[in-house]
Amino acid sequence: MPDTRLNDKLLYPSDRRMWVSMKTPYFVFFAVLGIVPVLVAWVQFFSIGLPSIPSPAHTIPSSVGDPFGFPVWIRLTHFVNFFLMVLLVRSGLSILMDHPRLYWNDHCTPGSDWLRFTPVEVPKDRVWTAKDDSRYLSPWIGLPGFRHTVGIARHWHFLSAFFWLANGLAFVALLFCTNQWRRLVPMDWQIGADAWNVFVHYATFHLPSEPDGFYKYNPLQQLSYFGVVFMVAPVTFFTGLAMSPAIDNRFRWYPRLFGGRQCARSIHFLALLGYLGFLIPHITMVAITGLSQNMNHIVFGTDATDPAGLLVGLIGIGLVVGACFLTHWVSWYKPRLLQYTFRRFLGPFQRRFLNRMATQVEFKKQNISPYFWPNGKMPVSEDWTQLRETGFKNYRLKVFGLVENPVELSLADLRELGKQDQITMHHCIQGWSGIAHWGGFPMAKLIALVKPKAEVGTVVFHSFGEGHYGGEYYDSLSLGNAKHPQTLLAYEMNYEALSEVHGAPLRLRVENQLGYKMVKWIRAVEFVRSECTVGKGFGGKNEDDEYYPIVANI
Ligand SMILES: Nc1nc2c(c(=O)[nH]1)N[C@H]1C(S)=C(S)[C@@H](COP(=O)(O)O)O[C@H]1N2
Ligand SMILES: [Mo]
Repeated sequence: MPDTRLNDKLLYPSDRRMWVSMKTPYFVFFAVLGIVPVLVAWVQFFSIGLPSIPSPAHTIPSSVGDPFGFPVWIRLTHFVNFFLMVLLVRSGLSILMDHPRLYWNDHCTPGSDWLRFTPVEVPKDRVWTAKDDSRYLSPWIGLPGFRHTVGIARHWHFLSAFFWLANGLAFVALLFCTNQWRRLVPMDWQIGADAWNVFVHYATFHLPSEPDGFYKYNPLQQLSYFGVVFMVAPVTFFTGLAMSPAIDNRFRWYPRLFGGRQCARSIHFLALLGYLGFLIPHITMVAITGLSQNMNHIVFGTDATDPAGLLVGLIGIGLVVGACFLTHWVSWYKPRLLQYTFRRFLGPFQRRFLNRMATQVEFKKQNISPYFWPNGKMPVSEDWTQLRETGFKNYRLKVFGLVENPVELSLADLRELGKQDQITMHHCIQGWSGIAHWGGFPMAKLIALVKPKAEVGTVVFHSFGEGHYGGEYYDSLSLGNAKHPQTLLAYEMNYEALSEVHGAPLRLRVENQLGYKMVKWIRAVEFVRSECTVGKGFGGKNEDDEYYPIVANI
C-alpha cells in the first residue's frame, strides 16, 4: 500500500520523474508544421503587406436570424467543460506516465516509441517490467500525481469523461435547437481565406480590428472553435473508446479506424496537444481583446465593460483550482470512496454492455508481437521455486470452494481438458498492448468438470506470486466472464511452453478485460459466492491495494 503520509522522496523519487524526448523525424515534422505557417505569414507581410480585413461594421447581427449574446446554457456548459477538462487533462497525464511511451504500432516494441516521457532505454539483459518503466508526476500537474495508482487516475478520467460527454452533447444539441450553431459552423469556403488573413495579422504581431464577440466571431476564431468542438472533441472520444479491450477484441474494425490501438492512443494524446494549442491562444485573445467585456460575455451574458464578469470569472477559476486540491485530497485520503463511486456509476454500464460482448477477434501468426512487455513480480516462494526446478512435474492445480467436485490436476490432467489456441491482443491498464498466441484449455471446461454450486458468482485465481506491495497476488472473474469462449487457462505462449516471466506453469487469459485480471503463476482456482470474502474484498490484489476497478473492460 502506498504510504499515505505524503513523503516527497518516497512518492516522487527523482529517478522516476517525467522526461520528454521525441524521435528526431517527428520533432522535425511537428516543428515544420508549427513554423511553416508563421514563416509564410511573415513572407506575405514583407512582400505584399498585411492583407486587408473588412473592419467589423456592426455590432448588431447582420440579419434578423443571426444569433448574438451568450444564453445561460452556453455559459454553464462552457464552465462545466472547463472544469471537467482540467480533471481530464490532469488525470490523463497521470495515466500516460504509467506507460510513458507512445507508439504507432500495436506491439509496443521498445525502441519503436515516437515520443517518450522517460529517459530509460529498455534493458535487454534483464527483465524490465512495465511497472519498472512507469514514471511519476508532481501533483501540481497530474491527478493524483506522485506515486499513486493508475487506478485512481483512471477513476477520475472516466468519471469526468462521462460527464464531459454528457455536457458536450447537451451543448451541441442546444446549439442546433437554437440558432447559436451559426456562430460556429462555417457555411462558406471563403472563411478559410478570411481566417488566413487574420492569422497573418496575429503571426506578425498585428491586431486586426476585432468584431465584438458578443455578436460575431472573427473567422479564425470561428474556425478554431468549430475545430475544437466538432473535430478534436469527437476524436478524443472515439480514440478513447478504441483503447478498450472489450471493444477492440470484439470489433476488429474499430481500432483499425485509427490505425490500431496504439495509434488511437497516440492520437488521443495529440488531441490533448490540440486542446492545449487551442487553450493558450484562446486565453491570450480573451485577455488582450477586451478582458472585462469578454468576461462579461461568458459569465453574465451581457456586453457590459465593467469588471464584474472578470471578478466572478476569477472566482469560478478559483473554484476549479480548489477542486484540484479537493480531488488530490480525495485521491489520497478517500480512495475507496472514489473506487465505489466509479463502480456505482460506470459498473452497471460495463456489466450490461461491455461484459456481455463475447470477444472474438483473432490475429494471424504473422501479427504476433516480437516483444511482449512482462509485468508483475516473479514468485519467490519456496513451493514455486521447487516446482520450477523439476519442470513443474509435481505441479497440481487446486480447484476448490463452492463446487460439487473439487479437484487437484497435474499439467497432464489439464491437457486432457482440451486445447484451444488463440492469437489475441493483450491490453494492459498501463497503456501498452501486445499480440500473442495462447494455448490452453477453456475455463468453461474446468467449470463443467468441477460443477460450481448454484450460489457461485465469482471465480478467484490465486497466484504463487506476490503483489506489488506484498501478499498473495490474486484476482477474480464473474462466472459469466469465466465462461466466455476466449477465457483460457493457458500453458503455452507463442507455441512454446509458457515461460517463467509470462506465468509458468499456468496463467489466465480473459480477452475482454485488462491485463491485471489475467493472473500468472496460478496456484489454485476457487469458486465463491462473491469477491467480498476474498482478500480485502474488492475483487483482486490490484483492486484491494491500488483501487483498480473490479470490472476491467475500459
Ligand atoms: N501473479 C501475477 N499475475 C499478473 C500480474 C502480477 O503482478 N502478478 N500482473 C498482471 C498484469 S498488470 C499484466 S499486464 C499481465 C502481464 O502479463 P505478461 O507479463 O505475460 O505480459 O499479467 C497480469 N498477471
Ligand atoms: Mo497490466
